[in-house]
This record gives sequence, C-alpha cells and structure tokens, in this order.
Amino acid sequence: MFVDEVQVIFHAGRGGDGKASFYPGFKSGPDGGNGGDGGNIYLETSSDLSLLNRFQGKKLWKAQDGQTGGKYNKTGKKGDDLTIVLPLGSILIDQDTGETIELNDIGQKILIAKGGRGGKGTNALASPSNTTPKFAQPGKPGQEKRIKIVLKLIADLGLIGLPNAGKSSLLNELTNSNVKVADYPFTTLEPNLGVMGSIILADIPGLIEGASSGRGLGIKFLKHIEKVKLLLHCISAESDNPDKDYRVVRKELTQFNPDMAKKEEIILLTKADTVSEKDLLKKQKILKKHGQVFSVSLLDDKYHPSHLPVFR
Ligand SMILES: Nc1nc2c(ncn2[C@@H]2O[C@H](COP(=O)(O)OP(=O)(O)OP(=O)(O)O)[C@@H](O)[C@H]2O)c(=O)[nH]1
Ligand SMILES: [Mg+2]
Repeated sequence: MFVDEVQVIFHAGRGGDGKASFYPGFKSGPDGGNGGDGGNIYLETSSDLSLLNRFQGKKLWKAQDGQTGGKYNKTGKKGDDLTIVLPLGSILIDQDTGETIELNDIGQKILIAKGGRGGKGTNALASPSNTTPKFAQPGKPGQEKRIKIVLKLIADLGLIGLPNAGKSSLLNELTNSNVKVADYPFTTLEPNLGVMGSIILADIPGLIEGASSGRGLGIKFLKHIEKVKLLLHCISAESDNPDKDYRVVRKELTQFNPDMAKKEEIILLTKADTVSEKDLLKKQKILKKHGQVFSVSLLDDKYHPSHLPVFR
C-alpha cells in the first residue's frame, strides 16, 4: 500500500545529568563533570517515495540521551544524533504549533528536534561565592515534536501513458531510480520518483480506458503529478493504433482534471527499435497532429532519450 500520510513523534535525547562529586583527600575541590548533550534528530530527503511506510508500525523515534558527567571533571558522552530519511515532497505539520515545513529540495537536511543540554557538574558550578556546591544540575529534556507528515509529489516532469509503454524503463535509464520493469501491464503499482541533476521525474502506474471512473490504478495517482510542469506522454511504437492509445490517455486525463489536460506535453514514441524505420516514421506522423513527437529507444543509441533537449 502507498502510504502518503503518517503521524510521528520525534523525541530528541535528554541531556545527561551533571555529576556531584569532590576530589578525594587534600585537593578536596568539586570535581563533578558536566553531563553530555542529548542527541539531535535531523530529517533528510530522498527520492524513495516508499519511505513513509516505515512509520506505520513505529510512531516514536528517539535520539540517544547524553551520559552523566563523571568524577575528575569528566564530561559525559554526547548522545548520538538520529538522521531520518523522508521522501522529497514531505510536508511536516507540527501538531502543537501548526507550523509547517516543506522538504522540497534534493539533499535538504533540517534539525527537527534538538537534544537537551547536559547539566553542569559541581566543578563547573563552583564559583568564588560557592566553592563547594553540593548539588549538580540535572540534564535538560530533549525537544519532543509531534508531527504529521503528508506526502505531496513535487516532480517537474511526469511520465504518463498506457500500461507497458516503457515509462518505468525511461525513469530508470534517466535517473538514479531502479524500479521494477517487466513485459506485462501494471508492473508499476505505486508512483516512483527519480532525480536527474536538479530535475525530478515522476513515473505513475499506467492509465487505461475508464481510469477516471475507477478502473485500474493510475487515476488514484494522477493527483500526484498535478503540479508537474511538463507531461511526457509515452506511446509504444509496438502499438497497432498509436492514435487511439494517445486519445484514450488524453480522455482520462481530461476527465480527471481539465486543467491537467491543458498542461504542456510532449509525446515520446517509445521502443523505437521494435519496428522498421518506415513504420516508425508513419507512427510519428500520425502522432504529430497532437503535438511534438520524439522517437526514443533504450536499445538503439540513435534514439536514446539522453539526446532529447528536455533531458539535458
Ligand atoms: N525493445 C525495447 N523494449 C523496451 C524499451 N523500453 C522498455 N522496454 C520494455 O517494455 C516493457 C515494459 O516496460 P515498463 O518500463 O515496465 O513499462 P511501464 O510503462 O512502466 O508499464 P506499467 O508499469 O505496467 O504501466 C519491459 O519489458 C521493458 O523491458 C525499449 O526502448 N526497447
Ligand atoms: Mg511502470
């Protein structure tokens, strides 16, 4: 199941207590060390959209506490930080303050919960007016944040088309993605993102006739590419009727959201290596009446998608 909303608690580490102790014998001054600071919790982005799944069974995420200070003015060890990876496009809503943060950038890292300060030990607390403090400071609690995470896809380019048109193969070829590809329809069951330099590419399950009234899977995920700047409409050169393929998908798109149908689109006539040059040109010509058409193939370098301006 594709998880796009979760509730979590981020609990940073508590600061370690300061130590109350004194040098033995003749030195006798206070020697209690400070407690170590609690670990922080950081959030980092990734293009893996399935990452919210992990929060379904585990709500509470804790960073390590700092350790208590020691004798001989030894500072306690700092608690380890915890870095949690979230999908690009995660919106964080603080359930107590209402504040929202959007994680829209590749490689973005933020501090979400700060660890508590370690308490001062008797050595640090000693002053001319109190040369032998009896008590050390306790460590401070770490920040606790109750956060709702909602996933919104933020791709720049969206791959659409009938099942088996080669959408996921293109995603894998052009980006860091490694999603499942197979020679049957509905291989892709959930959206995938890939990163190409600073451009984010989205692949969604194939659309079929009747999708907008609930058939198949793709329609459920169309909302995730509502914000893309450009649609890459994939049509297989293997098809006997590319014009019909084009119209089926366009009809579903329009019925889902007429605004989406107004979006800029280019047509990719995929798997160009599977037909003769003559057949390819014929199909390209048929599709030209709908807009710009580019033949692409992952197996024939002449048609490799990396040659296309949109991917450069
Ligand atoms: N010959 C050839 N086969 C290709 C090419 N691109 C993709 N394929 C094959 O086409 C089949 C379907 O590819 P996918 O990438 O899974 O297609 P999809 O559009 O993501 O399909 P769904 O996820 O079911 O919607 C796979 O067997 C791919 O290996 C190509 O350029 N040439
Ligand atoms: Mg696919």
